[in-house]
Amino acid sequence: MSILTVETMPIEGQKPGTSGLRKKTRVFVGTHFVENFVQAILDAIGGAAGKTFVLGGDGRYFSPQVAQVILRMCAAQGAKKVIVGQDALLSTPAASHLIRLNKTDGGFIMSASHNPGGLDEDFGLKFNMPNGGPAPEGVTDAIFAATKTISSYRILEAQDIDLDTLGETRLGEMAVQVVDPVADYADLMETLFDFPKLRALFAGGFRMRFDAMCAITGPYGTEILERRLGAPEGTVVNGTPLPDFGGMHPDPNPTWAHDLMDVMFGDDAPDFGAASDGDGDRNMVVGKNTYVSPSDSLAVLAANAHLAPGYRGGIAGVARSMPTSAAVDLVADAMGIGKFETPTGWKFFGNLLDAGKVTLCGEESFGTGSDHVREKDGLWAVLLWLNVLAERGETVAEVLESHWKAFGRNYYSRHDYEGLPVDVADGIVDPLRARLGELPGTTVEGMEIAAADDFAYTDPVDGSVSQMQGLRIVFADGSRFVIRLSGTGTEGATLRLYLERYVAGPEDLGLDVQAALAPVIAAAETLAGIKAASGRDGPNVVT
Ligand code: G16
Repeated sequence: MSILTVETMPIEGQKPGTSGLRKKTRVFVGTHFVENFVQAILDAIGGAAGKTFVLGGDGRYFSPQVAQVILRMCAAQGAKKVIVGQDALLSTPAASHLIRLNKTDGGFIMSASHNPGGLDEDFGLKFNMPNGGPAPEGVTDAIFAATKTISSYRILEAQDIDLDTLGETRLGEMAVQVVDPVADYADLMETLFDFPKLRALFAGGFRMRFDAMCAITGPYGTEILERRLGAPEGTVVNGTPLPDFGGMHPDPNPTWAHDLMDVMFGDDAPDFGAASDGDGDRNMVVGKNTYVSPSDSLAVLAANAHLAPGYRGGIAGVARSMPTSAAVDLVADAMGIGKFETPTGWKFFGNLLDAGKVTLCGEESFGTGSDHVREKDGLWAVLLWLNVLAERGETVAEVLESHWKAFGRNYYSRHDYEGLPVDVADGIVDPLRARLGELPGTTVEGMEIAAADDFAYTDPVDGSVSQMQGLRIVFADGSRFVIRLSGTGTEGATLRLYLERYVAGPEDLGLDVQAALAPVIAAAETLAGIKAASGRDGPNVVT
């Protein structure tokens, strides 16, 4: 087998976004596109020589081919070993766990997360660091810089290697170890949660529906919920990962997981419902006739984590992304633990977790996780909810109600305007940004503006600064809205409007969410003019 040095040229548009490089699959299949980006990663991390990596992904269309390219390039550049999930499958949290468990030098994750898969849909690739977490901005900037100067890449001339069979094989000088994608992750979950208690819960007739949306968590859900916890067969639906996710949009929110919502709000609904996304790091949890907003879910889990064995000693602190509601802050204040507000993107939690400043973190975008890995973790959140329900002996609705009674309720919603022309989206955000300085003290729709800024973050661990992370307008009564552009889309621009209003209670804890937020929605429209500028009647996704 010989090592080829292939001449290439920089390819436009290889700047990693909120979570790695995500593009239309047809862009990824272009000549040298994958190879250039992989070479840029290897260059940015100081080469592959002598290193061990993890490799896997959510199984979407084009993953098998990309896995072989990554293996050949790692082999050509002196890597010692790559640990690959069987059939190149690994959920994102499982990949994070394997990176940490095996003390590797990082890993490649092939996924565009919740975006649909297929030749005409989306593909993605990201690199995670030796701590198991997404590469921080310093590294993604270095990767992007390398994509702009690349002139060649090195790759082994070899046939595809078998990734179906468990065990160790060789590619040139490099070892390739094909592992069960589920086993180590499932073992980790057993150390965190009270599996005997959960087995007893299911044995007692507790009914659950877990919608894997034809994506990666199917095998994980089946192994953990049905095999290890004894939930009846059929608890996991859409449990076989498919390259195009069966045509589904594997994004666990009320819009895209509408089948689950219909069941949970229908007659004879199960006690608990949950869905996960393409790569298994997001989660949505639903009770009988009860939707749990991700921000509330984070707050409830922070307040109750001590009920699960893995967190019995308490939690050190919590972190949330800035657009996430402040519900978890109220829990942190009551518990006397640290709280942190970061920009959107799981990579910003890594330093806080590594430094032991926080144990739990989460985001409004259906992500929750803890220091057990360095990614958000969909099934972990589902299992923690199950553990809380089992310990408290309450329904999801009862848990939420008592939480709001104790802490008050942060009414919260996100309105997404997807697929806007980039100039239209900029035409909404830029003028508002320019006016931020003059807004405090003025009144809009009868509400006085107390503060307005473009969120900037200084990492408390390494001092790195991230600017322009979202426009936030805070009103005198504590309500607020935030506007930012998504960093994960692959077509046009997605504008996200985040809305929040706090009600201390005991009255008005059971309002309709959109009605409760109506004054904030009106103020946002008056200030930002989204409908007028976009020509849309309203958002196309509401969570
Ligand atoms: C990624 C990031 C999350 C972020 C989400 C949405 O999640 O890891 O931290 O909240 O995107 O980001 P944006 O608002 O920029 O689209 P995932 O599940 O897509 O990897």
